[in-house]
Amino acid sequence: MSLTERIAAIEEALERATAGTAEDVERFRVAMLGRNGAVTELFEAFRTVSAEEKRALGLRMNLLKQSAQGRVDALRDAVQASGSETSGPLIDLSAPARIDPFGGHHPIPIVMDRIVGIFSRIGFNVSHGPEVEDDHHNFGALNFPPDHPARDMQDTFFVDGGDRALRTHTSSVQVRVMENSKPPIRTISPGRVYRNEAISARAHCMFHQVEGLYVDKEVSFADLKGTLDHFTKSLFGPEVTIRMRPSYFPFTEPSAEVDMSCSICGGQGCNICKHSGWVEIMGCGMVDPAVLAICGIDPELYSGFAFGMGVERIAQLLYRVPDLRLYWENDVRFLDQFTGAAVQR
Ligand code: 2NL
Repeated sequence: MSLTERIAAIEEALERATAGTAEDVERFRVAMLGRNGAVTELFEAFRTVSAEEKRALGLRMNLLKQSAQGRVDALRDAVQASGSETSGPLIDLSAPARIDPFGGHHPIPIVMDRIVGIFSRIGFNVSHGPEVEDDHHNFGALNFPPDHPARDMQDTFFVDGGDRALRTHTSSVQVRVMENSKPPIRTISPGRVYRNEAISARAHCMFHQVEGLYVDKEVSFADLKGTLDHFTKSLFGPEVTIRMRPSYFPFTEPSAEVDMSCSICGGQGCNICKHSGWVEIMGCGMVDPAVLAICGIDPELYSGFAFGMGVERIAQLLYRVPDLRLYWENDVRFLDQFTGAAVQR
């Protein structure tokens, strides 16, 4: 075979070369550029040819060597690029997707926001106020006599050497609303409240309240009952009914406790309602005229109703929570059960 024929044969071999694996590439490199490779041997033969032939073929020889090296590099790149998919995969594309766990809302804000939402939709605005209160807003304006037991160290957390206290109810927020605005007033006050109590299955020193207040001309006890009946049916279902029992609060007259027909047993009697068919859900009453007067509202012109409920208690009835301590233990087995429960507004 002449030198020209050998060059043409190698050019054709370079053209046809393929490689599936790194070993194929290496075998091809040795066959071309190795010590006994076709290109190397061609250069051995080239040394012995005449000066004219060297001049004629020198450039083509050099180009051939370059393209042999280029071909080896290109095959190696191709094998490496496909290698991650065909052999020794770094990621398992068939593995199920890893989904981050969904966060959830705590049952107390879920229920608090539902309560607030029901009143918002019938025209109540939402009011907030400080958790550290003075005596006037927490007790005085609400008609608590100076010797009332709630004012005792035993029941209330005092701060600032006794000048202020952690609010014991969110009525203090509504006192501020009455002092700062004119009727008609329709406001709902959700928030944390504090009582100096030993922690048990039924009580905690911190809990949540939603209180409501409606002040206008000719607001009646019938308005109060209709509003609370609408609220209770909205939250627990249209089949529940309410009843009112006479009670006493310093800030309302008359006052009542509100019972709901037991939503667990439908009023038939069960453990939750202690076989009475009724469960207590809140307290309410007509705002005492003395309270209106202290807050700058003329009790001769205006009347009002008010109510207050404990959110932990409402959530306990909605979700059948057996022990109030579960709310603050942050046990994920408890909290996970509320995953996906949307907060409604
Ligand atoms: C309960 C009872 C109640 C009120 C709260 C109120 C607020 C103002 C004036 C008069 Cl500014 N009353 N709020 C009235 C009656 C009952 O709460 O058992 N709460 C958990």
